Amino acid sequence: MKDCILKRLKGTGSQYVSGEMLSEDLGVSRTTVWKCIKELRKEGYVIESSSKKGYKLISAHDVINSCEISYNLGTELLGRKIHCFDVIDSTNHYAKKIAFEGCDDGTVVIAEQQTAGRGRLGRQWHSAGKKGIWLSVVLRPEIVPSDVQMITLAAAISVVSAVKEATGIVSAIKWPNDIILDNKKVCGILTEMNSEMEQVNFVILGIGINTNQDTEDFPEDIRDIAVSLKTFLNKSRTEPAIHKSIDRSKLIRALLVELDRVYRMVRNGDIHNMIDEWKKYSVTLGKEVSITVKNETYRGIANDITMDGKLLVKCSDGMIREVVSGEVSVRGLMGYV
Ligand code: BTX
Repeated sequence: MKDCILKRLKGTGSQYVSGEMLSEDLGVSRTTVWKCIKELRKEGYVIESSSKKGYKLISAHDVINSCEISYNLGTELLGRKIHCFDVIDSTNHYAKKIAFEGCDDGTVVIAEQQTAGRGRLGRQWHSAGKKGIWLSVVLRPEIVPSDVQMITLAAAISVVSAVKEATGIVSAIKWPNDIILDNKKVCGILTEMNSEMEQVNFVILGIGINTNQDTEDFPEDIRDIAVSLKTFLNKSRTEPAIHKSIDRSKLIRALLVELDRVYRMVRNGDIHNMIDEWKKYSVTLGKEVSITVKNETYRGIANDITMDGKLLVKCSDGMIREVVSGEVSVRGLMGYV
C-alpha cells in the first residue's frame, strides 16, 4: 500500500493529492493512508500535508527502496524486479540463491549494509551502512564461460558513465575490475558465474561503489587505496558543514539504465563498439604494469584488450602475453594504478 501511495504522490508532481481521493482510489481507510504517509516520512520522504488540500511529495532524502529505484526507470531488462535489504551478508550471495531458484534475467539485489561483502579471490569488501551502493544483478546471457569477462567490462563502462551522468565526476577503469579516482579505488566489481562446459547458466554481477564515506569510515589498512565519490567531490572544500553528499538513488538509477544499455550490446554481439567504449575510459592501456599470476610476477606494457576481455601485455622479452583476469593482480609501476 505504501508503494501505491508513493507512486501516486510521485505521479502528481507538484500537485497536492487529497487523502480522500487516495483512500477511495486505493480502497483503504483515511487512517491507513495517514499511517503510510507517516512510514514514508520515517524512511526519509519529505511530504507536506494540508488539511484542505491533502499531501504533496516535496523530496526524498537518501531513500533506497524498490519503488524509488524502479519508478519510471525506463530500462528494457534491468531492475524489473528489485530486492532491497537494510542489512545482508552479501548481495552476491543472495543473488546467487535467487538465481538458483529461477529469478528473471536482470533481477537486482541492493543492500544498505553488507556484513560479509566479498571481493575477488576471497578478499573482503568493506561495505559500511548507508554510505555506499552495494548491489548485485542476476544476468542470464547466452555466452560461453570463457566470454564472461565481457560482463565485467560492460559493468565497468556502465559505472563510469553512470557516475558521470549522476554526479559529473569523471572516473576511469583499471583492468580488470576496478574503477578509480585520484589513483584510488572508488568501485570494485565482482563477477561470478554458474556454468556448464559450453554454456553459462547465470552470472552474478556484484558492484560496490563508495559514495558517501569520509576517509575515517574506511578501515585504516585501505585508507590509502580507497576513496568515495563524496570525498573526491569535496576535496577542495575545507569546511565539513558544506560538504555535499551523493544522491545514491539517482546514481543507482543511472547505473541500471547504463547497464541495461551496455548489457544489450553484449546480448546483441556488438562487442567491437563496447570494447571501443571501454578503451575510452581505460587507464591501464599504454601503461607499464606488473602482473602477478599465482607466484609468478612479470612486467610489461599493457598494449591492448582482446574481444573477450583479456589484457595483452608486451613483456620485456618481447613476447606478447594474454592475461586472463581470474587470478591476477595488476599494479601500475607508478603506484596503485
Ligand atoms: P577486489 O578483490 O578487486 O578488491 C578487494 C580489495 O579492495 C580488498 O582486499 C581491499 O584491499 C580493498 N577494499 C576493500 N573494501 C574496499 C572499499 N570499500 N573500497 C575500496 N577498496 C576496498 C573488488 O574485489 C570487488 C568488490 C565487489 C563488491 C560488491 S558489493 C556488492 C556485491 N556483494 C559482494 O559481496 N561483493 C560485491
